[in-house]
Amino acid sequence: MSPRVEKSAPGPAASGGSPAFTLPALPYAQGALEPYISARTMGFHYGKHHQAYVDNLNKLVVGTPWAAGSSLEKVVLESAGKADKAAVFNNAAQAWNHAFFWNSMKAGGGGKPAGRLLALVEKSFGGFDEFKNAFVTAAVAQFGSGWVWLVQEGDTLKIIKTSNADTSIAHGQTALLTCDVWEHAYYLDYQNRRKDFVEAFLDHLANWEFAASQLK
Ligand code: MN3
Repeated sequence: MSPRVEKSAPGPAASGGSPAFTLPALPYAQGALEPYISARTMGFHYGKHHQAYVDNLNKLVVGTPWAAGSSLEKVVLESAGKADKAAVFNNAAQAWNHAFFWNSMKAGGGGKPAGRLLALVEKSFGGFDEFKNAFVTAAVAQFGSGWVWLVQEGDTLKIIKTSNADTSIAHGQTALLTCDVWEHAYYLDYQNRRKDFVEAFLDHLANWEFAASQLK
């Protein structure tokens, strides 16, 4: 039984108009990724956490040039590394990261990529199994909250991890695939077993067609 997720009303940011940013629709039903991610986890993660980042961002951009319909990516890039814009960056980056994470998964995903992406994975990591081991190791090694990413830099793929809201796009890298390793992403389903969650992500959920579509 999945909990009913109530959409929050647009925050005070709206001030008569539409909010600058809206929660994008999930690309699948909330229970679609079961049994690897429960509808209950999705209800909280998408319906509460992701929604809250969008709502907070809408409040923070009131009275700034970003209120007039900037892309999320533009807000992330323009607020990155600015101490007085840390709250904007954190909420914009988390809104971007979560939308990218939902797209990084699909029901019946996992397995291996194909074509050019597989060739780049093999060239960059020495093989697909080596890539998987490195991805899981990075995810487990991320201390506290954060994200693990497969990114492209020129003709090389890399695995990076970022802390808290930090995002690969703020580092000039092309994101291909990401896994959220904040505890809220897996605790209801896996408790402290982050490794099991990340292995399930790679084996059963990773959307390699989406990742391939991001290649430059
Ligand atoms: Mn999250």
